[in-house]
This record gives sequence, C-alpha cells and structure tokens, in this order.
Amino acid sequence: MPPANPFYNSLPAFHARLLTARRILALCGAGLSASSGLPTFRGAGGYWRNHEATALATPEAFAADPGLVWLFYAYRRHMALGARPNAGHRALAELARKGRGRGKGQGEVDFLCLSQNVDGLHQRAGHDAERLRLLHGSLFDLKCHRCDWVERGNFDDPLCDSLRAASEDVGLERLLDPKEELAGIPREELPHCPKCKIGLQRPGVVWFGESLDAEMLREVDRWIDEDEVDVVLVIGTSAVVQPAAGYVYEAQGPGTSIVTVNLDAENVEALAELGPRDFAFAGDAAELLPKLLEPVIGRMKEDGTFGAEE
Ligand code: BJW
Repeated sequence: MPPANPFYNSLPAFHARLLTARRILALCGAGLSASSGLPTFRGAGGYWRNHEATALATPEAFAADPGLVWLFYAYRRHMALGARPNAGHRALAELARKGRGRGKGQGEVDFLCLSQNVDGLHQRAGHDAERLRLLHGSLFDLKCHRCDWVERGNFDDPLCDSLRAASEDVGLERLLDPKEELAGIPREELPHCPKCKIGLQRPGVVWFGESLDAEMLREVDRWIDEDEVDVVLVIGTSAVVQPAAGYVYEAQGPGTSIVTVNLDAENVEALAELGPRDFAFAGDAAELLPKLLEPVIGRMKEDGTFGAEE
C-alpha cells in the first residue's frame, strides 16, 4: 500500500518544489546502476556465487582468501566496463552541469552528488568531478593492503593473468556457478605492491569497518553546513550503510524535502516515515530521474541528451 501522503508519486507537486530549490544534495546507491545491468548488494541480486556480496566486501574476507575476493572484484570491474551509464546517471550529470546557471530569474542551483557506487558510471556520464563525491571509492583505483601506495584510474581488464577467468565472456557462467569448483589463486600470483613489494594490491574501495576518506567527509560536511539544503534526493539505496545514510539527516533542516526514488520506495526502512514536505517515487531510477529533474535540466531528447527541442 502506498504511504498515505499526498506527495507519493506526485510529479507536479515535486516539480513545483524543485523550482524553488537552491541547494540539492543526492545520495545514490546501487539501484541507480541496476538498469545498466549491475547487481545491487542486498536482496535477490546480492549474491556472487554462493557468497553474500556484503560478506566479500570486508578486510577479513580479503585476509582469508585474497584470490576469491579479487575474482569477485575483477568480475565487477569487467561488468562495469561493459555497462553503459543510464539516463539516471546522465540526468544527474546534467543537473550538475545546468544547475549552476539555470536562468537569471530562478537563481542558481548548487548541487552535490554523494555516490556510494564504485562502478565509474557517474564519471562516464560526464558528471563534473567537483559536484561528485565517491564515498566508497572506485573499482578502478588500486591500493596496497599494507603501505600507502595508490594507483588511480586503472582500467586493465583483465588486471592480471591469474584473474583472466573473470574477464572472459566465454565461460563466465562457470565462474558464476557455485556448483562449479573454483581453483584457488595462490597469493604469489596476485598483483603485488610496486612500492613495498610485500603487500598485495587490493581494490581502492571502502570495505566494512574501514574509514571513508577523512578529507572528503570534511568537504561534504562543509558543503552541508554552508546553508540550508532544500532537497535531498535518496536514489536507489537501501540507506542502511553508515556514514553515507546519515547524510540524509545531517542535511535535513526545517524546510528540507527528502525525496526517495526507489524501485521499492515504500520499503526503504530508514525513510519509511514521509513528512509533510517529503516525496517518494516508486520505480526505476533510470526512468524516473529524467522526468523528475526536467524543470531544471530540460526534456530528454531521443538521443539521450537534455534541453530544449531544436
Ligand atoms: C532500485 C532499482 C532501480 C534496485 N531503481 N532503485 C553506525 C551504526 C551502525 C553501524 C555502523 C555505524 N557506523 C559505521 C557502522 C558500520 C558499517 C555500517 O554501516 N554497517 C551497517 C550495515 C549497519 N559502516 C562501515 O563500516 C563504514 N565505515 C565506517 O563507518 O568507518 C568507521 C567505523 C567503523 C566501524 C564502526 C564504527 C565506525 C564503511 C562502509 C563501507 C560500505 N562498503 C560497501 C562495499 C563498497 C565496495 C564495493 O562496492 O564492493 O558499500 S558495502 C555496500 O553497501 C556498498 C554499497 O555502496 C553500500 C550501500 O548499498 P546500496 O547502494 O544502498 O545497495 P543496496 O543493495 O543495499 O540497495 C539497493 C536499493 O536500490 C534497494 O533499496 C532497491 O530497492 C533499490 N533498487 N533496483 C531504483 N532500478
């Protein structure tokens, strides 16, 4: 049953609210990339072989079996490289681009997008890096699990010979089938740190129990504290992982509208209670975002770009 709130799925009411918004924050999660073909973390799609994805995203799992964890990440690098940004990523990128100068009479929109996604699709949609914070890092960054070595933007696929199975489209189903036994990858065959030579390279993502980049968090806090945030878009996320989910409430002031955009909007636990200023839209974020943001970014054209029709 839809929540008893007049703003549930009400596009005209949201458009009116958006046109008065000066500062917009978005918190994005895996559901944004679902229609690009990438699985989410929780629920039915949240398994890789017979492992819960969230159980592989831990330093403990890497310490116990770095080869298994690397195969999981090598597979996700491969899938992400083969995926294309969808209309939701492009609409947010356009909001970042257009928001600043949307017309003298209406004033500027200051937009910041916090994404928990590590798949690179925001960047490939052309989202201005200054308007984007990747809270959980990137699949395409590498770091040493022992020292401070970091490499940004490594798109090698396969990353190395021992991870080739995750990058071969033929036979990929065998890798994914939990009934097929997986040959363990010896530690020596995994990529080592070029700096300390002892540590293993690992994905440049944030695992459970690890801290997010402190400077990035300070920047987000500064942006939130600068002035009231009018609209917080909560897009395709279960909003259960901290500190990311906490930003929704950190940004909430007396006049803020929280706008849930989720396939299962009624069941985003942390957001179950809609306040009188809040909105919820149930559906695919890739379909909804271009329509929701249309008053600022313009109508989506047939070629997937935004703006006034010629
Ligand atoms: C669609 C859709 C469509 C589907 N359209 N929608 C305070 C209280 C309690 C615990 C903690 C706390 N502070 C810290 C913690 C511990 C922990 C935590 O939050 N645990 C909770 C689970 C309870 N947090 C941490 O450990 C963080 N570190 C930290 O805080 O350090 C300091 C500290 C440590 C320890 C104690 C205290 C302080 C780090 C968190 C790192 C999370 N890492 C991961 C993996 C990243 C790398 C990788 O990608 O592999 O991040 S876990 C995973 O969850 C990933 C995601 O970014 C994150 C969020 O998931 P997301 O994106 O919301 O996905 P789903 O699957 O949950 O939801 C998808 C949604 O989309 C669903 O709602 C669908 O309905 C919807 N959907 N299709 C629209 N087409």
